[in-house]
Amino acid sequence: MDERLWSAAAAVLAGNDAGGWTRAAPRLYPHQWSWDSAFVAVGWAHLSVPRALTELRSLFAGQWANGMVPHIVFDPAAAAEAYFPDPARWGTRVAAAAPDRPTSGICQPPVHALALARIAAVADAAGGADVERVEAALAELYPKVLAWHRYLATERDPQDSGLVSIYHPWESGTDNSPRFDAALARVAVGDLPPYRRRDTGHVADRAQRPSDAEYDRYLWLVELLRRAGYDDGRIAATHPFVVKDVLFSAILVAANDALGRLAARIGAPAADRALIAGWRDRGRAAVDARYDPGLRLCLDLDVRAGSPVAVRSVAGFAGLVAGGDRLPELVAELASPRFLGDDRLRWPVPPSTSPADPAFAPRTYWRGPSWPVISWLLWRSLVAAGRDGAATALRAASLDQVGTAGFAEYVEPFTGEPLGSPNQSWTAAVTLDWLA
Ligand code: 2M8
Repeated sequence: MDERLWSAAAAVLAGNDAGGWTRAAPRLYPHQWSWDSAFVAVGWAHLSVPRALTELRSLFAGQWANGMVPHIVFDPAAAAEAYFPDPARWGTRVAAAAPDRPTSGICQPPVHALALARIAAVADAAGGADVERVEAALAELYPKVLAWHRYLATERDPQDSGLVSIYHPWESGTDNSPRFDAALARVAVGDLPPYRRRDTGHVADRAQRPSDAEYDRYLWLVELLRRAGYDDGRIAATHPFVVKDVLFSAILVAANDALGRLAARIGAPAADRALIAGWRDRGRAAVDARYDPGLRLCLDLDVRAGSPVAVRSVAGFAGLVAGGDRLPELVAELASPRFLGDDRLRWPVPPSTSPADPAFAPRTYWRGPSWPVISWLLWRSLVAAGRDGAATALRAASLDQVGTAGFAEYVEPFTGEPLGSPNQSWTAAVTLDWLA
């Protein structure tokens, strides 16, 4: 165990702890982000199981009446200019289902059940009072997570396809990935109220962040969602950006698998368990069906264009995350020169976009840099698939990376230069889990 790295990672979480919830990053992201907080809870579990459970409780306090867990639960005490778009710009008070607290009006991948299962495993291994705390938290959180998954399986999949529709690149969590270039290019920006970006002031070079043209479209999509009253029926019918996101859908499969085990643990009704298993199996088959034998990756579906999105990105490993039948092909592709086998890589960890993709940009956010949190997701999927050799190698390379680059938001894949925000909470959190 690397004690120095452990203490440094713990110090990052402590530094970003806002008291019951954790800032995603000290300055760039001063609020609670949905999928960040799930990863962060996994990290907290190794320091304090009660604190890990509090993280998830805080997030779910922002859950909407329709089950949606918003992608940001805002700190009401933060200055309005701390982050943009702010609560006023989201205007979620127009939505019937919005809670009585400031949140955004979109969601992010549902890592939460995975986090709960991991926290429960950590508590079980330690024994004692933490096990009772987990039982109490499960009684409270299980119905909320079930409502969240139900929202995704119904409102976000009116076609009953097993795949989740996203209405904004921010919902994918991989914002400016080239996966969204074509769908975003078709979005015609209308009478967009003026705005000022706050993100670019927090990075060394604004080229590490999405472009202004992308931001205009991001804000225009927010405007359209707000004008639609955040009503899923209206949005599904009229919104110009609708993508069946394979990685989001695959995370939901893994999360349903975890939720099914938690349901069994607490003795949830058989009907719940059958429902969850049904969502899992339908989602797994749907993700497998997105496998493209030419690219050897799973591809998103651009619903408005009616076509697959032929981009080589980490999202293509959705079938590995979902644990489906394409595992052998995807594990081989992950090791190929298009991903981990590219000998220019400083560490064999997955770049967000393959260097073999024409859109690859090694310093620009989700267009090339490697993200430790994504390495963790693939590592966990390899472990779940029984691919111990590949999992061990990915963990070792990832620990080398964070040991050298620190807890950066993302990393230049060839040089190892830390990019984006320093002291990013989820990077520290996954480091704790790797070390534990
Ligand atoms: C990034 O996204 C936010 C918008 O949600 C931003 O760029 O301002 C993404 O990396 C996202 O996946 C992450 O949850 C968020 C906070 O770390 O930052």
